[in-house]
Amino acid sequence: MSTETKTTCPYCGVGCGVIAKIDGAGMVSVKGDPDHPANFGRLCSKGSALAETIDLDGRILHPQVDGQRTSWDDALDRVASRFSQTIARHGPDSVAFYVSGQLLTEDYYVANKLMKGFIGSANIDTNSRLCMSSSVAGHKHAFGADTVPGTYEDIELADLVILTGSNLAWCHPVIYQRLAAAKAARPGMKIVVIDPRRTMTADIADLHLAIRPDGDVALFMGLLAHLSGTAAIDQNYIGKHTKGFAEAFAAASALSIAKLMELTGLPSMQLRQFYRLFEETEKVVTCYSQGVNQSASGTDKVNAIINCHLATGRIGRPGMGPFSLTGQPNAMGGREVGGLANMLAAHMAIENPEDCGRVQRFWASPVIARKPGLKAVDMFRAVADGRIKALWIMATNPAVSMPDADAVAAALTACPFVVVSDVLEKTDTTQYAHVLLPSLGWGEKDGTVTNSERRISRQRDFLSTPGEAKADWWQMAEVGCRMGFAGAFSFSSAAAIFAEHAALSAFENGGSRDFDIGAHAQTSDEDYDALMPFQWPQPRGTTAKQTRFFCDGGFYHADGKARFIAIHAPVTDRTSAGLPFTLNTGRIRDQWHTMTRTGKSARLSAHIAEPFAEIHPRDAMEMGITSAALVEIESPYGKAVVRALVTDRQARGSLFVPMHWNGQFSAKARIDAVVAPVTDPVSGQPASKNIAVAARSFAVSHYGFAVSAIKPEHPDTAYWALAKADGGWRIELAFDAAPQDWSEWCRMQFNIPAHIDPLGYADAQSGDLRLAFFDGDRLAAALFVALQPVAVARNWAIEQLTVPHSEIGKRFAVVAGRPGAGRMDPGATVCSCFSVGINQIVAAVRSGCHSVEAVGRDLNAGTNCGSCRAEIRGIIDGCLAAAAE
Ligand SMILES: Nc1nc2c(c(=O)[nH]1)N[C@H]1C(S)=C(S)[C@@H](COP(=O)(O)OP(=O)(O)OC[C@H]3O[C@@H](n4cnc5c(=O)[nH]c(N)nc54)[C@H](O)[C@@H]3O)O[C@H]1N2
Ligand SMILES: Nc1nc2c(c(=O)[nH]1)N[C@H]1C(S)=C(S)[C@@H](COP(=O)(O)OP(=O)(O)OC[C@H]3O[C@@H](n4cnc5c(=O)[nH]c(N)nc54)[C@H](O)[C@@H]3O)O[C@H]1N2
Ligand code: SF4
Ligand SMILES: [Mo]
Repeated sequence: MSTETKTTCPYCGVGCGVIAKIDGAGMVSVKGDPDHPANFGRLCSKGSALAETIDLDGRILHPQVDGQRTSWDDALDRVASRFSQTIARHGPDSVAFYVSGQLLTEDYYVANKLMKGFIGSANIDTNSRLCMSSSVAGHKHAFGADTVPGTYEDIELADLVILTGSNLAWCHPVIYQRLAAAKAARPGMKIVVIDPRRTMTADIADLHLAIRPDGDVALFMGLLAHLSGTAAIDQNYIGKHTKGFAEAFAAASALSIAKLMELTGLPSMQLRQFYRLFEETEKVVTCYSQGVNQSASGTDKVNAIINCHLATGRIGRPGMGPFSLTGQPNAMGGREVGGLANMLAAHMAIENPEDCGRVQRFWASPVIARKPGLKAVDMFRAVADGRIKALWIMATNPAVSMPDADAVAAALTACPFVVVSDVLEKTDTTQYAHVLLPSLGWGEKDGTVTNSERRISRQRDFLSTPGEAKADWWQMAEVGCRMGFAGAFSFSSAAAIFAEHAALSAFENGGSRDFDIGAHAQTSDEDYDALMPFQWPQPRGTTAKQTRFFCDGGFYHADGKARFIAIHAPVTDRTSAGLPFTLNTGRIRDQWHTMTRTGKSARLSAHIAEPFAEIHPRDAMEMGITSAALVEIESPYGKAVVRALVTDRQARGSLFVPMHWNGQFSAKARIDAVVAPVTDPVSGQPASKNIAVAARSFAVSHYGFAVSAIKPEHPDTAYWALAKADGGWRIELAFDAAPQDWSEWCRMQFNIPAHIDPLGYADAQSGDLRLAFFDGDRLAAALFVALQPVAVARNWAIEQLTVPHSEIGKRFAVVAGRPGAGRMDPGATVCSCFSVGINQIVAAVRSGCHSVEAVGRDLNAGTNCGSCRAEIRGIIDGCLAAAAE
């Protein structure tokens, strides 16, 4: 007997439908839902690996107070009484919630209702502040509401797709696959990628604009100025549906071509080519993500883009429009419930007294927040200086993901009362919790999420509840009841919360607000179980259909018109003495944020197993950094140490470091410790992509690589990075001085019992040293040390953890650190679905497979989720180019 459940992927904002299957033996497998309109059956590498990340390893299963297990009653009473006392003594603004775009809409709705309608403060903010708030601010400026006008289909229907500040191939892989398929079917379609780095996404671009960091405002101002002299301008649309064109045009045309070249760092030929392409193509979609939002000029970037779409009337029609790609699975749902400190519920405005009154009446609440609360960066400043005295963090890991992360950690240490709801017991943030609450995770919890194209889908539970874990909404609602608001928080189910949320969206709406899902206001538990994915709006009395906004105007400013925004190019001159580099941070293909879930999968960890900094070869040479050496990055806020990845994909003067590694996976790679807490003046979103830093070679005496059957906790050495591997862990190491006794060092780190003697080898001349510890015929741990970065074949060494070593010869092969005759090291994993390494792909290319399809036929690589196809193409191109030289 097996069961199948239709649910939604918990990772990115694409919001792919997933079918989870539990077979007769209780094994879980996942596949893409062919009927889901976001993915039509596709999944990326992270989605495909979901079944590998649902084990209970490291989960928190019972509530804890001060590190001791306690009952739910005790934990919840403490939270409620401490929040009530703090409010009574210091007022409602002395408490705060910091929540997440990974909460389900129902969780988020209850948290927002409790803080804004019953505590009476707007001190609820979310990690969406770090993610989508510049888009929200830009949308509200231009449209009068936070509306994403288009649908995914538009990206397929367009003749020109502009991807700016988006590494779509790695971060929204299923939209990337849909785009790549559309381009393959219609080769005339053009793709422009605007990104300072040459990313995997740039590989399918007809034009890659390697823009200067934060040159986007100038680039799109220049585009508006260019368009206004052309037939692309839609005077009719501008006249009927917008205001402020003349002012925006005047501001845009103030930039000379010389200034544009300086601000964007692009040659005039490329600027002209891009401007002409936009001018001549009616069906154009501009997709943007964190290279736009996470900037001190993020809101202006969004408006500079929207200005160009309004000026050409290219919005809300098939194949046309600005398109904000949302990051988290429920970034949109969070905005719908008003989870940001400057919003109210159901897309109503906190500054608007009528909206405040309306929400208060609907909730029948004693108070309502009437002014915006503190935005994330300011919220943690208020925690640090004691204005906020009680904080509840839910489904986010701010000690890793907030800028100036060491200061955030210090604020949490100083805060008198910290509550954390998480699925894991040990994270960089849970260590500061006075009360730690176990939450249900993906597959266990039940609710809805909204994806980038406004499509609401169900996440359904199909796993049993681990330990005493509880839904996040239940935790919030229980505390609400215990604070004396039982009437408003006695929800019987997620469905009841969803119905209330839908009813509020329709309450006194009558078309005045974009977000209206009144058709679902009567949803019963049974309806909710059967709910099919649908796009909003869906007002009462209507059925689900494909929806777009603003084709015929209908904006949400009082006069129904959109606003052009007159923008002034930011001053990019940054004279930061001694900080010559620009630090850019972001994502890699197979890790999700702070790695609490994807870090559990050996397959996903094999793609890139270590934190790194991309450095241009010339910069590396000037710093004396060779490939695979270590680099230290420093700002006035903090330091990080990561591996150097020398590549000409990176521009000179810039470094790119992934945001993922944290204190559980590496010694000193929390890159947000280095990131300055600089924010966009309107949205409050941190500028995580353009940080002034210094960089230098990190001196070490020895490099090491180890494999271990058990997980070493925080190895005792200057640098380490752990990654999950089949059968154990792989560990990259560096030492600032050799330990007194290498063998003893291994025993301590890898917990080797005294009765096991190492098999060893040391070469005094080269400085190479190898040690292997066998427990019976199993390898318990092996260490490889060298004076240079260790060259041992990683995947082969990892394999030794799972193969039996009864023959003594095999044991010596481990010490020798190389595969035996006839065995090839597969090399770093490229295709995580079929665990195919780079060396295998290179061998296939050499034997005549010269296309991605041919490699796929030979090795299966790239034939399942397709996330690695861009990399395979890069390897083929690289091999063929090398062969031609
Ligand atoms: N694999 C994976 N996928 C994810 C996530 C993940 O953790 N892992 N997280 C999800 C979330 S929450 C989010 S928000 C999205 C983010 O998705 P993306 O925004 O696509 O990802 P990032 O890597 O943060 O940044 C995108 C690109 O912006 C570029 N950039 C930097 N500065 C500038 C600039 O000034 N101008 C321009 N035009 N570009 C610039 C960077 O070089 C980078 O390649 O991804 C989602 N998907
Ligand atoms: N330098 C730099 N910093 C960045 C970014 C960047 O590009 N550069 N990007 C920013 C962006 S866009 C984002 S979205 C943030 C993301 O940053 P975070 O939100 O901090 O990252 P996550 O690792 O997703 O944290 C989610 C936490 O919730 C837990 N969790 C998982 N499921 C559940 C659940 O169902 N309930 C509860 N209660 N907990 C759960 C996880 O174990 C984890 O601890 O990072 C931001 N920070
Ligand atoms: S693209 Fe990948 S991570 Fe994003 S929702 Fe789909 S399967 Fe999940
Ligand atoms: Mo995000």
